[in-house]
Amino acid sequence: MNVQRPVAPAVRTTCPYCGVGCGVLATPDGVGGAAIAGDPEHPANFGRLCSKGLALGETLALETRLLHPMERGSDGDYRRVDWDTALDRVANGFRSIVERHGPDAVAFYLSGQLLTEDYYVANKLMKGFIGSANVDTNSRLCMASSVAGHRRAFGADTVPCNYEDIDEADLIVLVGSNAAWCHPILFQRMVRNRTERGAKLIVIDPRRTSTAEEADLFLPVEPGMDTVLFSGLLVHLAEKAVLDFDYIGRHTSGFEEALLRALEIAPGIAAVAAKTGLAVSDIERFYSLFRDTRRVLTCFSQGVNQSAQGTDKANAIINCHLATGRIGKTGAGPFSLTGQPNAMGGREVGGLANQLAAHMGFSPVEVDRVGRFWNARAMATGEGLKAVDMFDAIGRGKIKALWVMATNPAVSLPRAAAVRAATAGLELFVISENVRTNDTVNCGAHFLLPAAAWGEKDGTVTNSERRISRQRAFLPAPGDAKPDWWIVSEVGRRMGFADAFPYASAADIFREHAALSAFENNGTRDFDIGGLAALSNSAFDALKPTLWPFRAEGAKPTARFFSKGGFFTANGKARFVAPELPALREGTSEHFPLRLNTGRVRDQWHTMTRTGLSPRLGAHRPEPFVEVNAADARRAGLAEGGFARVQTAHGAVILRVKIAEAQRAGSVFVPIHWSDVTASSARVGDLVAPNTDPFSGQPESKATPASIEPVPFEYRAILILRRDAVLARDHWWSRVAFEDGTGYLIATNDPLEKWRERAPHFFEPRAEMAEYLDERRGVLRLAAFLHGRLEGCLFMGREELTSQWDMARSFLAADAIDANERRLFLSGRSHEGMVNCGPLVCACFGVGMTAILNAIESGAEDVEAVGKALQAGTNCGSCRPELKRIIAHERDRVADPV
Ligand SMILES: Nc1nc2c(c(=O)[nH]1)N[C@H]1C(S)=C(S)[C@@H](COP(=O)(O)OP(=O)(O)OC[C@H]3O[C@@H](n4cnc5c(=O)[nH]c(N)nc54)[C@H](O)[C@@H]3O)O[C@H]1N2
Ligand SMILES: Nc1nc2c(c(=O)[nH]1)N[C@H]1C(S)=C(S)[C@@H](COP(=O)(O)OP(=O)(O)OC[C@H]3O[C@@H](n4cnc5c(=O)[nH]c(N)nc54)[C@H](O)[C@@H]3O)O[C@H]1N2
Ligand code: SF4
Ligand SMILES: [Mo]
Repeated sequence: MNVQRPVAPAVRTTCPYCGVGCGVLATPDGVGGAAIAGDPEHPANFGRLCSKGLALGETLALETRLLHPMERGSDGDYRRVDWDTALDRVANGFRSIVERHGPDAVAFYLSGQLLTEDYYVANKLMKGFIGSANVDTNSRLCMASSVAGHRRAFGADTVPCNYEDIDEADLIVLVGSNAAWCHPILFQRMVRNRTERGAKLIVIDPRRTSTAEEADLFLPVEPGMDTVLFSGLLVHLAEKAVLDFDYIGRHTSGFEEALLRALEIAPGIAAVAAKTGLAVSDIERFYSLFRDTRRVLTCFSQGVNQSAQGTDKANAIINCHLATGRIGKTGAGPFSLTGQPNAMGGREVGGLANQLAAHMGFSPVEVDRVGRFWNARAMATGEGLKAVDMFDAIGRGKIKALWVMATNPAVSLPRAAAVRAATAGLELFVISENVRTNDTVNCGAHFLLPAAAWGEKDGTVTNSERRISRQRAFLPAPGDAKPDWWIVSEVGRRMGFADAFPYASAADIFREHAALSAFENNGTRDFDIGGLAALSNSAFDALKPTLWPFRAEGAKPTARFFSKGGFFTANGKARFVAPELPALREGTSEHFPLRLNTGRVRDQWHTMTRTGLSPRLGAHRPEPFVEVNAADARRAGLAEGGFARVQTAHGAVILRVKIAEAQRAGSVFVPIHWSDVTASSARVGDLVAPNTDPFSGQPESKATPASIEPVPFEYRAILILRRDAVLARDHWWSRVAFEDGTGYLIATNDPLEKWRERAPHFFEPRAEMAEYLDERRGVLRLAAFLHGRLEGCLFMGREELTSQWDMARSFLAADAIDANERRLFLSGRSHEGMVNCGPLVCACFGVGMTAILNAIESGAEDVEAVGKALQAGTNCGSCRPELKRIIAHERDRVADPV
């Protein structure tokens, strides 16, 4: 009988991925899933979502979840324990280590993916009650240089701009930001501004990214040389007398020193061209556009932050805005785009080891103030260890207890292999996670604590423009999973601080956080949400997306900061900063002649614990790759589609080779997403040098000296399974999620016979095996059938077999396969009549390359026409640059046939 389930109403919540902070409408389907749509009322996205947001419904399944507290026994095996046991043992463990070795022997490593309430209690426990400031977060790898740049220039970590500036600017300069892929909905707003208002777009990035494809001017800067470019700009603005002397005089200090330094770094356009590798005419065009446009917005991201001189880069940018008074005005300002959904919230609560709480630091006055507010037992009185130093201290045995929450440092920290090794020496290692398996969990923590995931937890996040939005639960927490704030509070209570952690809900914590922000503030601190400190539970539930500051009594809302000065320094003036001479920390060498640039792809999120579950998202880039310039490839003897070992002083990975024009010579690009869970050898964090910025402690994740060499594999294979299997790492493989199972792309040197022996172990033992050796093509096809369905198959040969991937995948989805279909399947002919959809281009509508090429052949001449024919590119727009490229490529091919 078909039981009609009542359809629950849509719940308004916020996307758990990037810092754009899009509003989501989630409608639970009553069986553990939910339909996902953009929230038309949310001011970040007005109803739109990118491919990742749209696929959120595909990431809600429970197969990979950690559902119960687990304790590792002395035999190394994990046993399920109840919450009371787990919490008591974790609390006792921390207390005993603090008693024996002092508070600095313990540490928390947190994440911009925690909610503000989770973050607040973890920070409070460590900095107010355990008495150490050893709380750091993955924001150290992400936003720390922007934070430090803001604090040097403004006296506080203030983002002056908001998203309306993106719609209102006449010139948008993107520095080290691949926003088309990483902030797609904001990028769409930029592109709309360009189309509708004629705004100009400039992209500064060593790589010709999808973002660069849309730019009016692309500046392929030499890695690390942004400060030269912006110092040159400051000099240019001074020479052309477009400085705002009134603003400089009234609201800033240090201008002369900064200008003198800029002159040393960039004495003229020729010097800028020499150091940045850019054409003089391009530099002049950039400078004159900046000079002549009042409404100029400079958006920056990891190409700026992830640098050993990232703070200087941020300040070199800010200097140009201060000097022209273009800050805090409509459409004008330096705008650091945050990465994670709650990177900004983490900064508000003081998640970084060098901040205390509510944008306060460690001055005695501030320590005293926060201590009184918290009624603290043991206030930390100085900064704690920043991420890279924290893991060094763990490696040296100085830190003996570590609690990791909502981050995967065994993948994402520099020198990740050393990070994994370091954790082996911990006396107490606790992880709060959503998933049962990731590379950090697999290091063997003593306790695994099941955290409620997106869709199950309640609280707030703050996006790039300082807008606080609610995440609301729309699913019950599965198994024993609990909100992170609850887990931390329980441990706090059991450590003897029950009165300080009395919270019954996220609302309780939010009110306290809001009250602290206003405590003895009186306008001295930018972060003030005192107006939200008395929200009732129901008002918290109903809270609309709210920009901060949101002060208590009737103060006028501040949409932007600093248009009329009012900086948070002692004298109220902004500081110009004179940057150091720019240089990457390590030179290349004969052994390591290339630069390893690392970053993101469009459809994956970080270490893929969630996006990796989505079949749709896995289709865009199904395997880990290295992008190489043609000249470098030739020199190293690499072929397109072959394999290469990328190596640095710290480690090596083996990746598929993509030869790309977009990639500059001398540098290779590797995505950060793959780990030991999703690939045989692709964890790029192992290769990254731990060189950090002196002010922010942020590592230079985009410039490690590296080498590349071909790795030959004789055979290619595809393995498709209804039930997953474990593959040895002496073959190359990449794991891809399917609707009905898992797929592996494989390269191997083991001959066919070996795989034939191995094959039955991959499949359900009762399955019936069938085999076909296509001798002409040298392709072996093995398939396992059970109950008339395909259980799995292994195709193997000397050629690429990816063309048969879609066919095998569709057979896995089929309910019944008759004898004739089986025969065709095994002979490899069944796909001849099938359309092979080719690599996925538009993830929102699932449109592959084949359909796009057909549409172009049938006359679609531009992106709009392809969109009309196939819908491709008409939702989030992040595939539009790729569509453009495909159309141009086809046009050239037809015009100039080989
Ligand atoms: N699809 C997707 N989106 C994401 C994420 C994700 O995992 N996947 N993660 C989110 C997070 S946490 C973050 S922090 C953001 C990051 O967003 P972005 O910063 O836009 O992303 P990245 O790819 O890390 O790096 C941006 C660019 O910096 C360039 N770059 C490297 N060196 C230099 C340099 O010296 N100068 C300049 N000017 N550029 C340089 C790289 O070539 C790269 O194209 O994305 C967020 N959005
Ligand atoms: N080489 C190189 N390294 C980099 C970067 C780079 O560009 N290049 N980028 C850096 C940047 S900007 C960032 S932000 C980091 C990101 O790196 P990570 O933070 O290490 O990556 P994630 O995969 O997002 O890890 C989040 C983990 O938390 C879990 N999780 C998700 N939600 C929750 C929750 O609510 N509660 C709990 N307890 N767990 C949860 C997920 O399952 C996942 O295992 O990587 C950094 N590392
Ligand atoms: S742009 Fe995409 S990933 Fe970022 S918040 Fe919006 S929907 Fe989520
Ligand atoms: Mo990030």
